[in-house]
Amino acid sequence: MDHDTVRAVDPDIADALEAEIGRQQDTLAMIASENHVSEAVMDAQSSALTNKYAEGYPGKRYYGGCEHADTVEQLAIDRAKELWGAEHVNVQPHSGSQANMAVYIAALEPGDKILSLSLTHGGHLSHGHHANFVGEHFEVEQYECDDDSGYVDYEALHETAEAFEPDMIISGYSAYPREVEWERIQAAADAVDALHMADIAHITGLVAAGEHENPVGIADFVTGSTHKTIRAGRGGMVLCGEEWADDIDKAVIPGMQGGPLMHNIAGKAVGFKEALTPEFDEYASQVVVNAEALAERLQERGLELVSGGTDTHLVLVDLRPSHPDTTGKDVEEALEEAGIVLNANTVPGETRSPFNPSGIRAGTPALTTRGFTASDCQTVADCIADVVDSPEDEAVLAEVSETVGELTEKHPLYE
Ligand code: DSN
Repeated sequence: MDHDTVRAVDPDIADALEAEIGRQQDTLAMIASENHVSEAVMDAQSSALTNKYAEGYPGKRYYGGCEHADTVEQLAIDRAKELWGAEHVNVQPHSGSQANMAVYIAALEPGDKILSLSLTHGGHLSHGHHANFVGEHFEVEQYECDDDSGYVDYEALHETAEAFEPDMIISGYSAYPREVEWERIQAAADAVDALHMADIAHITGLVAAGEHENPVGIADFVTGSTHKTIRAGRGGMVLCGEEWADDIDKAVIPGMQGGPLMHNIAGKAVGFKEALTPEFDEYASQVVVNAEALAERLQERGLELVSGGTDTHLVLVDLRPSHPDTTGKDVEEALEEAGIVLNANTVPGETRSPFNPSGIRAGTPALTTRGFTASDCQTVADCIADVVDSPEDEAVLAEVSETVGELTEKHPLYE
């Protein structure tokens, strides 16, 4: 993959783009929200549709010349309906956060009450953090995971819902290694007559492939991003029942966006087509197998995992019991030096600052895309454990870097 056309105009940017492909090829992308989309998805995203304004929806646009935009968007919608079994889909939100925003605009009034998982326990900024617009415009109460088990404390959530009487309960998380029990959250929502929004941003691909229970048909709204485990074009989407279709569509445009990013919607459509194949189901199953292998080996090496393991695409390591003087940032930085890119993360019962927390989060979606097996993931777990044990030992970092080089050579990207 070269960038010759960019290079002819702008060598500085061409250098950076080529260097980024090199970085992705030569390192292990273990940030749990990242993936490597196919060349077909990238081709669609860099198409002439970037030039087109198409405010409105297929068959009902404000501008002319939208016939091909209509074809693309309708295919993205139809494929998403098939993947997640939803009655209505809006594929225009520019991101997962904006998909959430569309739901708030459609279903809530400023000042309404939201009950969501705290960011420290695995929630997301757009679920009600005080620094986000959601925290500013709504009254937010947060539930937590049980500090000991690491699982969502569903009983406490139910009790908090009864005391707080929210208008909406949010489920679906960013740093949660276990299967979410949608029905239990729906029961809490039913008990207080609240709406339920399930944000499946991280697990879209696992849900589509049947590796995680689908909240469609349980929650009132299901939101997600389209570039994480589902591996399609970058952006967001909202899934809902017919009764909310008009409100959601109006919330997206004119409520909060203008022209949709039609080139990204083309990338969503292509990625969704790929996700409808049996190969994608095998991929999603392998993502979970690989995360389990990673989890088991990390535990064998003496590291403690939040919740004691994983059912999903990610593991969350709590460094405090095994390495009380090592922070997540120490490990993140040392691993990056050795070619493994993941992120420091807060853990339930966090005792440090979010900027230098006590945990690390590691995911297998991108490694699995490039063909990593469970055995490769055990090797990666050994690399991580070696660095956690000796983050400042240059000899260890050099050895891990060599192993990373062998793995990336064995599993090349974008050949
Ligand atoms: N930044 C994403 C993540 O890493 O979980 C969520 O938006």
